[in-house]
Amino acid sequence: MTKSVYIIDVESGNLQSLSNAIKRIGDYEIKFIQNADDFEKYDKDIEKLLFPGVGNYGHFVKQIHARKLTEPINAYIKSGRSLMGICVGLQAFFQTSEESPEYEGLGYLKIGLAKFNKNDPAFVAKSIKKSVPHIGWNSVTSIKVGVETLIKSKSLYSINTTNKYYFVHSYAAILNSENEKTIEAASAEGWDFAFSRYGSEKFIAALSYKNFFATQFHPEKSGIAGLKVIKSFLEGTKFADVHSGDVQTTEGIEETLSGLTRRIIACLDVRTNDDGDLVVTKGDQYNVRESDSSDNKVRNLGKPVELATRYYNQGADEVTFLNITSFRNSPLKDLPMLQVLSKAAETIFVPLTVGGGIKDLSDPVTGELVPAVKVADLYFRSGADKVSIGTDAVLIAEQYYAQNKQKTGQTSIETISATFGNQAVVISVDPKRKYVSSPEDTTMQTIKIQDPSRYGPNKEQYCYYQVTSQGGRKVHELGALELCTACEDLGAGEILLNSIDHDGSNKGYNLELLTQIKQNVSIPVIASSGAGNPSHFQEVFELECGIDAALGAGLFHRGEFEVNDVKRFLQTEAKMDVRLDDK
Ligand code: 1PR
Repeated sequence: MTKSVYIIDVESGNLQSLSNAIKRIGDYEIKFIQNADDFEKYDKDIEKLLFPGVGNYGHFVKQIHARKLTEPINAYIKSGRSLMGICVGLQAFFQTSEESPEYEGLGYLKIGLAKFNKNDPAFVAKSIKKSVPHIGWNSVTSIKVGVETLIKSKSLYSINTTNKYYFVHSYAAILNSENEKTIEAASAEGWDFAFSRYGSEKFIAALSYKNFFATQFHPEKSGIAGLKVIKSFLEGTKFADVHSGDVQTTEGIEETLSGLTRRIIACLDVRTNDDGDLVVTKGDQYNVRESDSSDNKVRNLGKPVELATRYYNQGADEVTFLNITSFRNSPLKDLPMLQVLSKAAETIFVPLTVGGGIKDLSDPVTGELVPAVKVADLYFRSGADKVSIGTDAVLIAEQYYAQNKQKTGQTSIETISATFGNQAVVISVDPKRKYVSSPEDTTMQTIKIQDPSRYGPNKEQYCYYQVTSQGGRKVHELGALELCTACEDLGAGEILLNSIDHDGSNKGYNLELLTQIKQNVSIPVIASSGAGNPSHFQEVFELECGIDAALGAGLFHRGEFEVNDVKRFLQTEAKMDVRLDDK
């Protein structure tokens, strides 16, 4: 018999994925609750209520109060029925957050949320920048009273110490002496806690008390291990025995400085081919046309949803779709791309990023201005977790420098991050090496080339990376470093760093470029372009600057390696920590 599951919808983030995850688990019908009236209408029928949220704490809490949901939620919990909070839906139950001190949470635990410390001593000691937000796959441990024995032998709603879960947040209930006292007192009253570590900071990853359960991570984005957590909640199995399928090798495996695993992303460049079909393609140095065919056709490597699902099943930690020609075709007209996304979100339970044409647009029918934040919203509603901005970021950064680094609050980067959180905004950078004889020849920060065999054609010993827009077609007088620092200042949450010189080359990542950028920003940097075999992933993760994630395209499309081949190589050969999903 179909059962109903209720989701509180305060228009915060990607609810589509949560609905899809629930439907994947069983025969459930989803009903959304947007305000007190909806709550009243459904109240007597609700037995399982989910409370998800991403983005800004203040925005979220304000919405709950404005929609008069506080009282019904409190009364619901008091009545003994089950509720599960996710991410900001966990945070809302604490007292306050540094993120928005003016807003009070629901105050179930007298804990204040704080921002992760970019200057974490563990990182400073190694001269590495700690990235904030905390994005990626982390373990859930049991470092505090009471929980240790519990979570080792039994799992809290299927959460256990051997699986990895997907986190994305900048603020957390970080343990300090005051919070620890609160946790100890709560434990004595019957609360259960699970914890994670980000660098040297430990924070609450999940908690439960009677019928109330919440996770800081996103179970709907945590692969099969995450679906099991939702299933346990829906079926009410609070303490299930840990089963052998959950156990993964940890012997001899590194403990990363951050606590996060080595994140592997599969990327699909998507465009309409000459026959008008949306296909996955892949270029060499951004040229996606077949050089060996007389008609010079766009290289067609397969169907986007099919390939993306394959990579998810192969163990990809994230999937990225880049609509590489949407600077030409408005994404508002590009309904197939939205369909690709919503189809992909039905079967893929790891984060999805979409890029291409995210900027202010005019409606193709009415001619009215559609702000970038609306365009992004369309993608989020179709199942995206992050949007990636390329061309518009370059124009924004140029304007930022022209106006002496003044922020307008109106750009796509600022408006999307203010509404959906900075973790939702990725900047895709398309740089190309430019040689110069001396650092004085440019206003951009240059790199001294170490290896003489890599000097420029006129023996230039310096270079910088000049950014391009429109998929490499237009070159700008702006360096990749200058672009990235401007975007970070404007509120971007992550950098996807391509390299036109290395794209499709299979010769490995552009280590010099990656090092320059990573050493100068405090948001996560994803290495992209050039991966040809698993050892290239090892090489990039071994960089001292601490690259956060590595992306591959061609090697997966050509079927030379599966995603899990890369992960198993990293695990067995390099003893690196990777996520291998549950069965
Ligand atoms: O500018 O905001 O409309 O976004 C367009 C997006 O499309 C940008 O993110 C831009 O990087 C991307 N793009 C545009 N043209 C191309 C092209 O290839 N002709 N693809 C393109 C960029 C680079 C990577 C690629 C890696 C790994 N693709 O995504 O997947 O280089 O490849 P490899 O592992 O095979 O070496 P906007």
